[in-house]
Amino acid sequence: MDTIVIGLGGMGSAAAYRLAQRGHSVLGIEQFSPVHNLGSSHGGSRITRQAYFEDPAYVPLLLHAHELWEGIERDSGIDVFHRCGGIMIGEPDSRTVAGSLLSAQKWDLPHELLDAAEIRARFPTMRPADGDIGLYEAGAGFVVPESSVAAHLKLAERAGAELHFEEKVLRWSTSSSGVRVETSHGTYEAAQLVICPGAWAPELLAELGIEFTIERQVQYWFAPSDVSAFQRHPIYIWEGDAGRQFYGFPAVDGSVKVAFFRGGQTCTPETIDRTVHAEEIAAMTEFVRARMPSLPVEFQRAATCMYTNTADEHFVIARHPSRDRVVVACGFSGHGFKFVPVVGEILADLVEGGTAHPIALFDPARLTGAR
Ligand code: PYC
Repeated sequence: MDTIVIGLGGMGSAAAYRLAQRGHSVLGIEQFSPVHNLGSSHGGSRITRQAYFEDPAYVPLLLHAHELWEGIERDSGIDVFHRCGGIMIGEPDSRTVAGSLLSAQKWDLPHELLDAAEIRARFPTMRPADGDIGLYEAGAGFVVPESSVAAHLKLAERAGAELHFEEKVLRWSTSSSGVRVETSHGTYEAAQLVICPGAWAPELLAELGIEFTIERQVQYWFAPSDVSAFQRHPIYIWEGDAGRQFYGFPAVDGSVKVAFFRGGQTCTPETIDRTVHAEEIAAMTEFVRARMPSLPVEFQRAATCMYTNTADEHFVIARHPSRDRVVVACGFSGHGFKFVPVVGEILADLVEGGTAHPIALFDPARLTGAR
């Protein structure tokens, strides 16, 4: 076997596909079923955007990811990317607006700036405060995480990857001649290992010495009073008091999803409370009603998922600093899914010796004091 990929969620499924497509023999190992809802790759929608407030260094990766989704959809026959436009709302000097504008200007990305009255006129569902502005990107939208995983798994298998599900990795090790992975079902050897552990990073990548914080997140779905107003609707991230960000999507099958970006309880995959409590639903209903009065008419459902946060909320994508047969991708900090196809490409590049993609920001040394 050339390469074992641990974890077949968003990132691992993409890595398994790219490696197999390039002719590597690949074994992918996933502890749960295909397209499960116990990690960070479910919930029906993930925002994608290019005027990236987190850092302009992400923009070239996003430009490429948007191109790659097209090929994934075409080759798998599965729709993943829905382009509906996107608006980043907040005060002009908020991180959400100022950071997005910085990226848009630096990379010359098409965008419009709207004041509060223009936002209300164009998107009557939203009631921004008078001092808020919005940066609108027509190319933004959302990807469906379950469809992305299904598409990449289908393509990986078609390209010859062997995929094992319901098989838990117990430990991995390296030697001068290769890697060994012990699972609940057996022991496997390969030349190289790619680890995409999601929220299991503290367990599988303790040796990195990075402090990951696993965060419980809740996603809520409401039926609006006028569903047609939410059918042609942009995705949005809306920054309010104390920098708190709230985000949402257009209606899908009559349901509108909203959530807070961060601020969840710290947990582990074992201790996460998967029940969404009545007081959480009441708090979100009240919060949304103040900003989008026609939305929280009927609560429909809620679901939990996990973020794996690094201290600076930037990703970790690199060859393992002390295990040169191992490549890691983790710490996506709640904003990674939109990068899935390009991360798959980067991981395949790293296995092959190096990548031309700009990934200096994701060097683990920044988090361990090794730099
Ligand atoms: O990845 O853009 C994102 C995002 C926004 C809120 C949660 N995730």
